[in-house]
Amino acid sequence: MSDGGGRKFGPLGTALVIIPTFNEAENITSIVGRVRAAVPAAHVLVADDNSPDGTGKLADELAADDDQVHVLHRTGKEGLGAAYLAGFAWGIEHDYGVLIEMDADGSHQPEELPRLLTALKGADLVLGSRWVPGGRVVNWPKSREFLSRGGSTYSRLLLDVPIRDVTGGFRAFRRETLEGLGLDEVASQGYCFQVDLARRAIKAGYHVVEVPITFVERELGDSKMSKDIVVEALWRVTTWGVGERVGKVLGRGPDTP
Ligand SMILES: Nc1nc2c(ncn2[C@@H]2O[C@H](COP(=O)(O)OP(=O)(O)OP(=O)(O)O)[C@@H](O)[C@H]2O)c(=O)[nH]1
Ligand SMILES: [Mg+2]
Repeated sequence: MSDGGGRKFGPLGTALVIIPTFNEAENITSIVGRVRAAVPAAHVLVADDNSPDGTGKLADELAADDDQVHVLHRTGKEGLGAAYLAGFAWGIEHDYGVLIEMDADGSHQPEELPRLLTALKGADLVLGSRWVPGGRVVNWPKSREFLSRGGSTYSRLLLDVPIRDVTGGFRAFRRETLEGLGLDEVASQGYCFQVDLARRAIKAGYHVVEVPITFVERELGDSKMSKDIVVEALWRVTTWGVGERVGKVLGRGPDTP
């Protein structure tokens, strides 16, 4: 990871807050309203996977009343990672300078967006972090905290990335950073998608900064967290970590130039 020392960072362009949704009808109106109030200059893109509960239709109504709100309708549930990749592509195509990831369920508080954006003035990527001093979680069962902290620690050690909250999904990217991550090759989903992007940013030498956030457990709607998501993350992170170690050992072999 670069320390950013001495580097000059360009001005931030207009921000696009990308909110992936699957069955978030109870949350979408309030979360979009909170984003618009917290960062009035930013635009919002709801990336909905044809939610059966009508989230996409509610988002269309919000967009009809507000030309800073946009909706990307996708054909069916393809996972968080695919929704973000489509949202990033849409944002880059429409010339936004900053692309932000945020959940719809209120776990990520829009009121903290200005702090993320301030930090991005001196960074390539800002991660909202539960596990740095000042960061915290509210109303989370101990089992979820254990899983999240454990997942971050495992990823940090195995992948050698100096990040405390590597699975978090409240992030602000400069557009140029996203363009440098090789998104075409990203196949991971769920928590693993977040680990993958963070790992790519560190390996590419970008200046990545963690900003403490208060993460609030969802109050309304159902979780899309599943055992499959955890198993995928464990499997991929282990494969990446072992692959890198084997590569390093082979790279240092006597016959290799
Ligand atoms: N477009 C799209 N959005 C999704 C999909 N899966 C989850 N999401 C959204 O991604 C965000 C995070 O999902 P959550 O269900 O909150 O996952 P979580 O935060 O790990 O779990 P809980 O907060 O405990 O429910 C929410 O805004 C979801 O609606 C998906 O397949 N497609
Ligand atoms: Mg959530």
